[in-house]
Amino acid sequence: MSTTDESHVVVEVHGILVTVALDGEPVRCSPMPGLNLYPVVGDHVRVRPPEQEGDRPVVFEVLPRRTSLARLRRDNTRHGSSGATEHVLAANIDLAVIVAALTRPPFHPRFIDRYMVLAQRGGLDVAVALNKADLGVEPPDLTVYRDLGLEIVKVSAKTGAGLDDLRGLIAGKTVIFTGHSGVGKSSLVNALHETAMAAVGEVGGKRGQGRHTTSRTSLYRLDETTAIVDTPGVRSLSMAGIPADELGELFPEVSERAELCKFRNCTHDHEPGCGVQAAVASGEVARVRYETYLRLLHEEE
Ligand SMILES: Nc1nc2c(ncn2[C@@H]2O[C@H](COP(=O)(O)OP(=O)(O)OP(=O)(O)O)[C@@H](O)[C@H]2O)c(=O)[nH]1
Ligand SMILES: [Mg+2]
Ligand SMILES: [Zn+2]
Repeated sequence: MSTTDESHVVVEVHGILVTVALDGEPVRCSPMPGLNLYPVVGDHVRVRPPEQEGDRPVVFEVLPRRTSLARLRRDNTRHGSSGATEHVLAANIDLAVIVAALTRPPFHPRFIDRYMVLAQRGGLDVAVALNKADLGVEPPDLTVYRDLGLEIVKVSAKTGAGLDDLRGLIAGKTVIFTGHSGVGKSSLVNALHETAMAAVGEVGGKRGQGRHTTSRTSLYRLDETTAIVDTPGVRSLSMAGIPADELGELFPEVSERAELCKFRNCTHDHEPGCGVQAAVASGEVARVRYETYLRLLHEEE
């Protein structure tokens, strides 16, 4: 540990201990009681040496987060039973790469919508990596997402096809790989990183589901400026409790048209004179995206 002024990156969290990269070496540290924020993977922290020999180094400060990726739960304890509690998954991530398999497990484009909302809310960019290109399945039509500015790369962790495109996409950034279990997130980490040995699991059963092999979020450093955070497969994305006005802001094509609405507090659901509903009717806004918007507007859990 060079000096206590320097900041270091959290690479894993283990219950009450956090693993911090100190001069490139992973070291388990104890967060100081009463720390300003509980550290998560990607956090930049300050660490001081243990007070007594044999103790662990102490994390005594978590630096302000540039971005934060959080899941949301409806918070019924708040007045009016609206609002959400955040569970922060990772900090200081530049780009969320949604990893999907072309098949095995099956592809669910609606997952992209939901993740985009969480990513945008936390200040992250979003891209899509379609993995298992070697299985010879036609990629789904993702024009809607391309039109929204998302980069989409087709890759195979198995054959290495497309990996250079993925490398180009993530170079110089801290990225997080997210997606359902079994899509190949850890396999891609291993394919991109010379010495990573992220555990890789089987995909089985009739529906070709993954088996939740990765159980912990971990940061892998590729080079000086590039790092990948591998995450456990997502079962479902709870994200209820985003207030209607904020939700509209998180769908770029909705917020763009909201100023045309007759009512300033329009939720774009049933209101007359709604610019968003008109744009859906004319095909300017993709109906699939609008349907996800409505589902999230009414999400209860
Ligand atoms: N054919 C093919 N199989 C792949 C590819 N990438 C990964 N797999 C296989 O898919 C299975 C799941 O891969 P993992 O890397 O463990 O998937 P994961 O997304 O990390 O899964 P969780 O950790 O459970 O979230 C393994 O059997 C891999 O060998 C690919 O590009 N092509
Ligand atoms: Mg994994
Ligand atoms: Zn409206």
